[in-house]
Amino acid sequence: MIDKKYLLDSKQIANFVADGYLRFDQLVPQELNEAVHAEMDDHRIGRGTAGAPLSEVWSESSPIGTVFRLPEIQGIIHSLVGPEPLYDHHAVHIVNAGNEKGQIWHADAIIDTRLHFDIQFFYFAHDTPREMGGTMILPGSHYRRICETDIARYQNFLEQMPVVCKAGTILVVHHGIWHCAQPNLTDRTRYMFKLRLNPTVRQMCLWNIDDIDDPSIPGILSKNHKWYGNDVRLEIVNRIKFWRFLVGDDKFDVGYWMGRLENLPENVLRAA
Ligand SMILES: O=C(O)CCC(=O)C(=O)O
Ligand SMILES: [Fe+2]
Repeated sequence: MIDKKYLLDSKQIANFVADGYLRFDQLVPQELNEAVHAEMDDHRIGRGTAGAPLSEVWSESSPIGTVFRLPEIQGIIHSLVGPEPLYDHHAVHIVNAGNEKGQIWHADAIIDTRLHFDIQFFYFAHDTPREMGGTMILPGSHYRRICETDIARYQNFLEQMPVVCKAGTILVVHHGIWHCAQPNLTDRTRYMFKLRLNPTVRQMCLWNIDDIDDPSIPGILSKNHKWYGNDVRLEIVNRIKFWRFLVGDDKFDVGYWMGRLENLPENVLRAA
């Protein structure tokens, strides 16, 4: 059983709902970062079987197995996809030294349009300054279920975020997030370790819900990332629907956003 102190809180989950990601800077200790870096250099990280329990994929003695057993990371996993998630796949994403081309904007494998969601960890085991790229992500893009590279014609978005970070930084993203690798203008190989996990339980109140009624939550859910212009209204509705799913409350609203849609003027008046 996981210690409650490692679980995410409701404000963090609300930020995940609004932004489609959570960021944890320098979460993994440096010794482990270096060990994983060496594993990636030597192509030593074994591939798991898709659909296997994550806990069975890497041994406790392997550096990458140790990273995903850290209590802080177990807490993130538990809070978003539950206690025994399945390994979907992983990838050691490489941008070679001196690669001046960025990747096209895309989302990974959007075939599941349910409210149920997978998470993807983006783990940066070494320092990633801007000249090395840092995966670019677009906060708030995860409800736009584009098919892979539908968005490839776009170059830059207002409020896009390059993950420029220190070693040991972890991002956990909703599987719908738009992202792309960036050029690497340094003389060193850039690695980003990605791991996708599937839930095995209904994703409802899996985090620490002590602050579930926190008054800041409606404001977090109403955030404006600007790149979608006036469509922020659509995004607020998307977030309310997702929050309802996550907390199991089909009456939750922010202001009157869902109330408008649930008003049923087709109800015929009965004679008094
Ligand atoms: O290398 C990166 O930063 C991202 C790579 C990626 O998203 C992909 O190849 O699907
Ligand atoms: Fe990708």
